[in-house]
Amino acid sequence: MAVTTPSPTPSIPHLDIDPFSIAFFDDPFPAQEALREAGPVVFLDKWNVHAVARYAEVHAVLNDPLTFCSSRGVGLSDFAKEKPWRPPSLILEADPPAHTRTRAVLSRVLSPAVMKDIRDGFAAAAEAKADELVAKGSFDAITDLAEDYPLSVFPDALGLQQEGREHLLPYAGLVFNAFGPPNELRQSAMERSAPHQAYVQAQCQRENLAPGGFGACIHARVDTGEITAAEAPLLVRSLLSAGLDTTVNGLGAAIYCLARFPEQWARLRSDHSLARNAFEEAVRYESPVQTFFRTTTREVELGGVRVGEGEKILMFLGAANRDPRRWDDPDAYDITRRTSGHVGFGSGIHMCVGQLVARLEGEVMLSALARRVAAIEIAGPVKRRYNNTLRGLDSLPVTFKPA
Ligand code: OVV
Repeated sequence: MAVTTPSPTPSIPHLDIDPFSIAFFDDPFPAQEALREAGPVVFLDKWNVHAVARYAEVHAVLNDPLTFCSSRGVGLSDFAKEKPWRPPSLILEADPPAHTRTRAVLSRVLSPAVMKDIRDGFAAAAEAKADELVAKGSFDAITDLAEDYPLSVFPDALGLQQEGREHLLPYAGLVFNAFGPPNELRQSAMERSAPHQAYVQAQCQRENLAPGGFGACIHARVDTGEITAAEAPLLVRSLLSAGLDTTVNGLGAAIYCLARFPEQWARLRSDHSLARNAFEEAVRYESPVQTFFRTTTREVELGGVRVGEGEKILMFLGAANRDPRRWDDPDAYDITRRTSGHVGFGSGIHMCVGQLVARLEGEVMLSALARRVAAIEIAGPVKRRYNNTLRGLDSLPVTFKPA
């Protein structure tokens, strides 16, 4: 008697949701729920990709980097089929064993010991920014706070020259749009990209990076033989790509949450030690980095369904961070929540190498505000900023009531 019982492969639901459309960006939550509820793996006909939106499958994909690789790109474009728009990142778009060495270098450049050295300077800049904004009273929390604070500390910590810093946010916007499909957002960013790319290329060179900064520290690893002279500028490029716009949108998310949920602001006011978790919860709640892709290196079973080799898988980090299978009351912003396990910084070997810098900026800025501001009121129309990967606002008019 035959005993082979091939398990029936449930068919994969096809959805016609476009997660890179303006309608989706304006209100992603109903569509993210539909993506989660349709099944553990879905297929998006608009872009011909598999997708996962439940926490379990997003976490599983992130934690099997040899099956779900990054070296074919972590955007829609498959580097095995299409030429990348820029030389691939040596850390983001790499797999072990190549990834292991470059990751170790950036991990040490952004280590807990380095955070100890920069903390006082980052905190002092946050205090100065908070004083300035309380004096102003009413201002735009995106430009005047979420952008200006990171711009006042991160480029200096990197060791960048003063000149040309206006290219940094446009370059990052381009990088994060480029992970998406060839839609209007990606195409128009590419058309305007040449001056931003030229700026970044030049600032990555050793002679343009001030001694003692993150950039010089990366180049110093050439002298120890850990990386080559050709690799160092590309690793600096990773910090220029991923180190600024992410924290801008993280801080913007935190202020937007604390402005909308005044009872959470009151809790932070009564216990300033909650500042770090208030920032972390904002990263979970808004998920400034919404999506990344992987590519399958073999046929694999995922969530009980078979996915072939060479398939792009879209991971919905923001949907996973609000999956009711994983989180109690996922749509509540709760600064005392146990946030650990959220995938806003990713998970596994590629988990954000700059997370300590992000948390430092978030903690010291929210703590400085908690000590000075009694209430945050939204004082005008909230405008969304559209990007294929980053979720955040273009404008958030607020009034700070002084304590
Ligand atoms: C996480 C991230 C985003 C964008 C760019 C890079 C990394 C990079 O390594 O260039």
